[in-house]
Amino acid sequence: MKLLYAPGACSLGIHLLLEEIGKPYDAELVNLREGAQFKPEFTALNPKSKVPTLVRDDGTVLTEFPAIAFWLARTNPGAHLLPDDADSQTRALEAMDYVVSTMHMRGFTMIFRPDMFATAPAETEAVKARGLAMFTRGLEVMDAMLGDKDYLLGSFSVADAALFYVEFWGAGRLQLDLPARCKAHYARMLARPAVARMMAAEGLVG
Ligand SMILES: N[C@@H](CCC(=O)N[C@@H](CS)C(=O)NCC(=O)O)C(=O)O
Repeated sequence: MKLLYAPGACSLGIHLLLEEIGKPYDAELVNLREGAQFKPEFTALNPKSKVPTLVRDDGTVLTEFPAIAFWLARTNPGAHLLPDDADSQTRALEAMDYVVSTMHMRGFTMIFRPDMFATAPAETEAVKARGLAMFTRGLEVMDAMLGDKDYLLGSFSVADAALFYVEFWGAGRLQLDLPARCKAHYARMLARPAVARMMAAEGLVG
């Protein structure tokens, strides 16, 4: 199995899940800044030009964070990355979809790629402000979902890997003061040995 990732990108959530699983895997750095995701070698694997991209042992490829996380959890039951009951599994998918499609693809992207949304340069600052509002609102929503629990579903699951990457962006790139329960969750995640291994491998500081 091989993970195609970029340091500090959303793929870090999948990277930490592979560390949690603890089986051997390869990790290949994709230099997004240099446009490696648009090169034929990459698009032959993933025509969407995105990380995370997971190449499985049979050569087939999985894309999209929630799908990769769900497959890793289902095929590695011993790692306990997803509770067994349908309700909890649905809640995990619900949380991952919100993190990826709203907080990341909408909020965060509007902040860092306003050109993808603004139709004129004069709109740029308004797009960034709207993105920041969406991202911070997302943190509040996740803070409420955490409630008094240590992890989103009670015990650690794939949903926490998704929340972790937006907490990492919020605390790091955006220099936000995370809401209290997210802040505690972020610290709890950083203390997990698998997360520490992923951070070291990607050269990141929490
Ligand atoms: N919906 C995708 C989003 C993946 C995504 O946007 N990845 C970013 C890095 S965080 C990327 O590869 N960007 C490269 C580009 O857009 O050129 C998922 O869930 O995996």
